[in-house]
Amino acid sequence: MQPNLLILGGTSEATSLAEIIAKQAIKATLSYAGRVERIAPQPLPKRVGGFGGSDGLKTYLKTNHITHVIDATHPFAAQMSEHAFVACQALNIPLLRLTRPEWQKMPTDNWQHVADMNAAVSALAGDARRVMLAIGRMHLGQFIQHQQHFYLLRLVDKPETPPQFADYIAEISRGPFTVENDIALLQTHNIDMIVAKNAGGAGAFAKIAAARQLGIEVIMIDRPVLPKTEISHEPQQVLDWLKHNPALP
Ligand code: 3Y8
Ligand code: NAP
Repeated sequence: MQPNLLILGGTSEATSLAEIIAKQAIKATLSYAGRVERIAPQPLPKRVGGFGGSDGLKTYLKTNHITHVIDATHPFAAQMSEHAFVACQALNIPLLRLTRPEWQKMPTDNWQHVADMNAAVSALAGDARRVMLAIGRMHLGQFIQHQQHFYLLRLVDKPETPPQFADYIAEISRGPFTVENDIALLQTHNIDMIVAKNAGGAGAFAKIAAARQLGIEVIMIDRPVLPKTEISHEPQQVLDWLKHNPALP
């Protein structure tokens, strides 16, 4: 039976994999939640929107005769990864998580590791700082309680309603970002603290490299724990994985 892949996307690795799969003319669909207005152009057919929980995903997998699932979602997309694990286990469909290693603190880095978003909020309880919140849009509301800071917000889309911060600037920009631009951004706004997820990969790393060069403090949010499944860090390795996991008749 010919493979028919579902790739859960939304990351640079998913984009790299899509190019590899398209070149091999393997049947595949690239899936997005539909979180932002514009999705990067892709060489594979796309589907956009939730599946309706793990049951909805199971129905999708069966209806579309999916033979393999590659979970190439962001390391913080924990719910999607959980649903993929549950659905693939129930249907005995091979699942591979394509992810990227965590960023590692260098001796000269000024990082404070925190366990999750709530702990990052608590870390901002002190005196007024100039903070870059480089965590996107979905969790901004949790920081509203700390009005003492100036905030530099980096968002993919222009917010529909103004964020409820007393003193902020919104930078509307989607990655991947460059170190040069992030250094300029941090210096322009005289930023002295960055809140970031330990996303790994290159697409969001620019601010971390910029903070390293400028000696800026980073509140680094550790990744959520994801279900144990086979993992690869290299899009190219997915082809070998497919060979070792042939599509069942
Ligand atoms: C919808 C559409 C590619 C994918 C590119 C990567 C890199 C650029 C860096 C900062 C950090 C952040 C955010 C970020 C990056 C890549 C990747 C990555 C971080 C797009 C995309 C979708 C999303 C969703 C969006 C979240 C938000 C997070 C912004 C596409 C552009 C902060 C994560 O407004 C919203 O609702 C935004 C939601 C989830 C986190 C949040 O809580 O707000 N990503 N980002 C995907 C979907 O609908 O399924 O893929 O084209 C994709 C990318 N964003 O092909 O090159 O691989 O990580 N995305 C973080 O790391 O903290 C920005 O500003 O420094
Ligand atoms: P999440 O919290 O793990 O998932 C919430 C719900 O969104 C899921 O249960 C599912 O809805 C839907 N969903 C998530 N990813 C999907 C996908 N690729 N295709 C179809 N439905 C999807 O996810 P998230 O953190 O909001 O991330 C959403 C998307 O943004 C993902 O594609 C992720 O790769 C991308 N992204 C996220 C981050 C981040 O910081 N979280 C960063 C960069 C990119 P149903 O339950 O209805 O199926």
